Amino acid sequence: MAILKILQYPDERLHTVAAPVAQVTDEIRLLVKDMADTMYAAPGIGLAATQVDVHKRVIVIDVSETHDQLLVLINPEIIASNGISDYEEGCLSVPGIYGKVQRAESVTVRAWNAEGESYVLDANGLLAVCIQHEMDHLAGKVFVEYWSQLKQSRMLAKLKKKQRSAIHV
Ligand code: QAP
Ligand code: CO
Repeated sequence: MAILKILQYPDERLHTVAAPVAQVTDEIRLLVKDMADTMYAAPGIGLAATQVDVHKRVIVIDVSETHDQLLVLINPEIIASNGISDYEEGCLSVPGIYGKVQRAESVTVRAWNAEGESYVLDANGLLAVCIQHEMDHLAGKVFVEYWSQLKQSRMLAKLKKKQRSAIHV
């Protein structure tokens, strides 16, 4: 079991665009396992490889209450989306900061699983929001970057204050 270090906003590396995975190798399977361990330990409901400074199109998600429904999305693509939702989101790279983002209410996504097999998933509610949030990470975008400049500068001040006080514990 390996817990990976999660990049903390505003780390510039969170703006890196991830590259497609050519083939699911042992290295990718180990990355998926370490990302799942890291997400469950946090605990969180979703983690993109970008957040652990690996710039490949790999996502792990588990929105179940029992934490036993791991979803692996390699090379995800949204092939359909419908409706509008504005869920309150959070992010392991922006701890303690929560806020709404407007996204599609439901999405159909095509991806590969950890065996490299292609599958199609229809998602709505929290799962649909989480897929869109994690796919944004792969494109180098963090949820707070949808907010107004004013809201972002207040959020940054709060984060800086938190990071300063964390040094003195
Ligand atoms: C993304 O986020 C997400 O601030 C996954 O102190 C979240 O797992 C998509 C977390 C909500 C849609 C809705 C955040 C843990 C976990 C924190 C997470 C914190 C500790 C966030
Ligand atoms: Co996030």
